[in-house]
Amino acid sequence: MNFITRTLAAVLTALSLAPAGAAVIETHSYTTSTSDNFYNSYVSATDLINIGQASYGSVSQDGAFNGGYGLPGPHDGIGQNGTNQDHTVFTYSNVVTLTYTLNTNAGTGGSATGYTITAVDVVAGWPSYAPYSGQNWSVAVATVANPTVFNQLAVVGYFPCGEMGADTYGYTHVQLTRDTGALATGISAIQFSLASVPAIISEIDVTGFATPVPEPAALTLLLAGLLGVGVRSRRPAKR
Ligand SMILES: [Ca+2]
Ligand SMILES: [Ca+2]
Repeated sequence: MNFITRTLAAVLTALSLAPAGAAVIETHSYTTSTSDNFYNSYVSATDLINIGQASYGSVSQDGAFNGGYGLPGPHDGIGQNGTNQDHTVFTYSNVVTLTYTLNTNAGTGGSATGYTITAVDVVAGWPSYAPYSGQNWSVAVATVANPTVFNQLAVVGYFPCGEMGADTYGYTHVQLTRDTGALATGISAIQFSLASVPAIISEIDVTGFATPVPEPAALTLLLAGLLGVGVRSRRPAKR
């Protein structure tokens, strides 16, 4: 990323980052169905952090999932399928933090201006044990301008199927959106802290798009002016 690109990205991020504390709408749904794939139709394989997408850069993990579960389960684009653990993670006794770094390298198909995030979706549950459908997590984002500083977007606590010992099996789907506009923009990384409530998470989807490079009138005029200077400066040499 050259100097102009970096500077432009920083300016755009500063201009467009949503103000801290603005309302985030949480919409929830759940089912008492014991069908292990009830919410699989909600799982996306083309969201920003999904494996194989040009927008996805890398993921780092702090903390351990319960045995037998792990990456890439939460971002492999595949929902739960029976008791197959491969496509899920199991938060049981530790807080696990997952940090997804988005690809901001335009040379490899990334977006140098970062990404505009419009929604975050999480699907959780297990066909035979109610508490595993609970969702207890927070999400934070960092920008291209400040890639190591994470600002919290939302905290989710959703336990419709009851606590340990409950017998109402079910699945949950939590979606975060903002009532007006995107959740965040100019984003270079998104971080999920999954609390130690027992939960089996099928997928974490982050929906959005490359933050567009706007065409501010001032920039257009500046570029036109520079081109004009270049043209004029060459003309005398041709005579
Ligand atoms: Ca996905
Ligand atoms: Ca999955």
